[in-house]
Amino acid sequence: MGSIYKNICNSAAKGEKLLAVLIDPEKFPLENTKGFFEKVNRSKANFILIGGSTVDDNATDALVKEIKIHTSLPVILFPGDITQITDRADALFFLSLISGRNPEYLIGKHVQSISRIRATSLELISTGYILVENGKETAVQRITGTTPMPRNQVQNIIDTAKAGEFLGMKFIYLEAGSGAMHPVTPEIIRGVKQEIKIPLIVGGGIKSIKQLEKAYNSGADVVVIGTAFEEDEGFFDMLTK
Ligand code: 1GP
Repeated sequence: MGSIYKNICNSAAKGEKLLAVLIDPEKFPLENTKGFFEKVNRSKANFILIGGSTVDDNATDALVKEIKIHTSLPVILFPGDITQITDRADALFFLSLISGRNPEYLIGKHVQSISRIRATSLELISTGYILVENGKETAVQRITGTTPMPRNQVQNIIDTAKAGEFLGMKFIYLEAGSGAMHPVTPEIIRGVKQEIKIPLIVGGGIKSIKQLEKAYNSGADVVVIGTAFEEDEGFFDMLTK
């Protein structure tokens, strides 16, 4: 069992809430890394996620290399594509888009990625990725050609998460999509959390302390925030240790 997976499970078992900062290599200027990470390192952030839907080849590798100079926090790949796999990171969320019915994102890309993954020592963490409708179209929806699950179909979302757990996935990630209009609702988070025994990650559209607390109080073990930090690094000051 890998150490990042174990640490997240241990925190979740103790009810300790974790915060992940998501950085999209496409939107993040490399020269900002030092200043950005001075704030990250002072904040409650527990780990860094790196990923995006449309990232150029090698941009992820260059960014992780730079990030590793400025922080000791674990770096986990959250790849939108195979080209975003780099051995410089510590772990990789091996995502299967279980809310969708596009075989490429359920298993196809995974098969294609193996020769690349084999050449790394990344810790792989199998993650059931569930896209929930948020009020507007998101990049994940566009690129994967899948339909997000309607917010009012709570039982269907819960059943999807449970199916992911039964398939042996280590985490469930409830995703509203980057820059979502509405984050995943407390009702959905609560319902999924009550049903599964594995850690629950929630992200998409969380931009305030109130929304963050709401996600934690509803049962999220890990909350992922990207856009709010991208738009205003001052948000880190409200999240100091
Ligand atoms: C997207 O869940 C993440 O994959 C984070 O979303 O950018 O809206 O914080 P935001």
